Amino acid sequence: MTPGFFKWSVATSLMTLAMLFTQCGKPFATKGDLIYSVDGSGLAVPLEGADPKTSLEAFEQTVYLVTRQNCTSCHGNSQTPLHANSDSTVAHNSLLSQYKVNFTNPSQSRMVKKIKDEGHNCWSNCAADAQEMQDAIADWGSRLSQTTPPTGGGGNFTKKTAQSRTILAERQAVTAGTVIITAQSASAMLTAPMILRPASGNDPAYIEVPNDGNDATLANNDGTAGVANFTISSTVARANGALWGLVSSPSASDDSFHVRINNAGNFPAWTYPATNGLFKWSRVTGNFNLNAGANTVQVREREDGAQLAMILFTPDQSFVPAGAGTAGTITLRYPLDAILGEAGASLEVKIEDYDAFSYRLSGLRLNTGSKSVYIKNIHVLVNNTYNPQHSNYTLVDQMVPMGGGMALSPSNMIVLKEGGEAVDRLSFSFEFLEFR
Ligand code: HEC
Ligand SMILES: [Ca+2]
Ligand SMILES: [Ca+2]
Ligand SMILES: [Ca+2]
Repeated sequence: MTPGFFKWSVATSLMTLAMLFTQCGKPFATKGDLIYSVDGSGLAVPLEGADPKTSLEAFEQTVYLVTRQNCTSCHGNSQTPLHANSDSTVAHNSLLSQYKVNFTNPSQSRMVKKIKDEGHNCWSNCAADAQEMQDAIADWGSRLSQTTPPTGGGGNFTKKTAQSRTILAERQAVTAGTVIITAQSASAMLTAPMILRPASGNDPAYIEVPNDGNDATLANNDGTAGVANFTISSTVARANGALWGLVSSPSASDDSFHVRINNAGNFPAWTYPATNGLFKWSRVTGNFNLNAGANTVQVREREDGAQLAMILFTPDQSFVPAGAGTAGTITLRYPLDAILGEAGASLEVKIEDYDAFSYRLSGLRLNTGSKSVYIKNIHVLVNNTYNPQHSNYTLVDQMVPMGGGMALSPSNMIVLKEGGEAVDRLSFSFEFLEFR
C-alpha cells in the first residue's frame, strides 16, 4: 500500500485523517465486511470452538491487567483499539476484532511487536515490556480450551494444495504487463477544452473539461469535444486486457468519457460509478488490446467536469488496481488435480494487501471439471501453518456441481501477515475434498 496515495482522497477534516491513520488500515475498506465471530451475548470468539466467556475471564487475568496499568490514558476511550477500556468486554473484543493478538504465535502479535519493534509507550524497558505482553498473551491463549481441536472433525486435513509463490511473486506475475500512465504524461497531447489540472494538496494531477454551465452529453464523434491522447508502450502485443482509470466524479453529470485504443473500432462511452469527490479506480467497459510498441489511448469528453488522473492497462482481466495501481487485488489459483486424482478442478481466491499487518481474502471459489465435488471445512495456511483465528471458511460444506463453479463463501477474511508479501506463501487444506 502507498499511504501517500490515499491522501489524495481529500481527507481534509481532522476526523477523517485520524480514522485514516488510527483505526482502519485501509480507509476505503468497509469495516462491516471484516468477519470475525461473535456469540449470542456479543462476545468475540477468540478461536474456532473456544468458549468466549472463558476467554473473557482469561483476558481479565492476563493482558487486561497489563493494558489497564500502562495503556489506559490513550486506549481507554479515545484511541482504538480500545484494549484498556474500563469495560473488559469492549477491551477483549477490540483486540480480537482487529486481530491484534496471535495465539498461535504470540511473539507475532501486534500488541507485542508494537512495543518491541516500535518502542510504542514502553513503561520500563521495551524488550522486557514486550516479553511481559507476550507472556500475558500466551497465558490467555493457553486458557482457551477448545471444544473442537482445530484439526479435528470426521476427515483430516492431509489434503492440501501446493503453496503459492510468495504473494509478492504472485503479484509481480500478475502486474508484469501492467502499464500505468499519469495525466501529467498526456499534457502535451491535449485538445481544448480538455485541460490539465496540476496536483494540489491531496489531489493528483488530472485532466478534465471544466464545467461551463452547459451540461450537454456529447456524442462519440462530436467535433467540439476535448481530447487527451495518452501514449503507452508495451514490449509485446497483449490481447484481451482491461483498461482502468483513476477517476473522480464531482456529480452525476461529471462521470463519463469516451475511450478507445489505437483508433480501434467504435468509441464506447465509459460511465463510472459515483466517487464522492475522491479519486477511485474504475474499469473501462470492454476488452482492450495493445500492440508491441507505442499505443494511443484516446480519451474524449462526454460529460464535462469528469476527471481522470491515471490510465492503467492490465493483461489480467481479474486484476483490480488499488493505491498507485499495482497494489491491487490479485487472484490466486490452485489446481486440485493432485488431490482429486483427475484434471479440471481448481480453487481460487482473491487476495489484497489490506494494511501493514494483514491481507484480505475474498471471492473464494471452486471450479469443477467433469465431475461434482464435495468440499467441507477449509483452512487457510500461511507458510504451511494454520492459525485457528483464521476460521471463516471452516463452515463451508458444499456440493459443487460439475462443469462450472461456485462461490464457496460470501465472507471476506482478514489473514495476519507473517513475514509480509516478500515472504508469505498461501495454501489451503481441506477436511473433505472429493468427487461425488
Ligand atoms: C500516549 C498515547 C498512547 C499510549 C499510552 C498507548 N498508545 Fe497505542 N496507540 C496510540 C496511537 C496514537 C495509536 C495510533 C497510531 C499508531 O498506530 O501508532 C496507537 C495504536 C496502537 C495499536 C494499533 C496499531 C498497530 O500498530 O497495530 C496498538 C496495538 C497499540 N497502540 C498498543 C498499545 C499498547 C499495548 C499500549 C500500552 C502499553 C499503548 N498502545 C499505549 C497511542 C498510545
Ligand atoms: Ca460543456
Ligand atoms: Ca452522467
Ligand atoms: Ca458536467
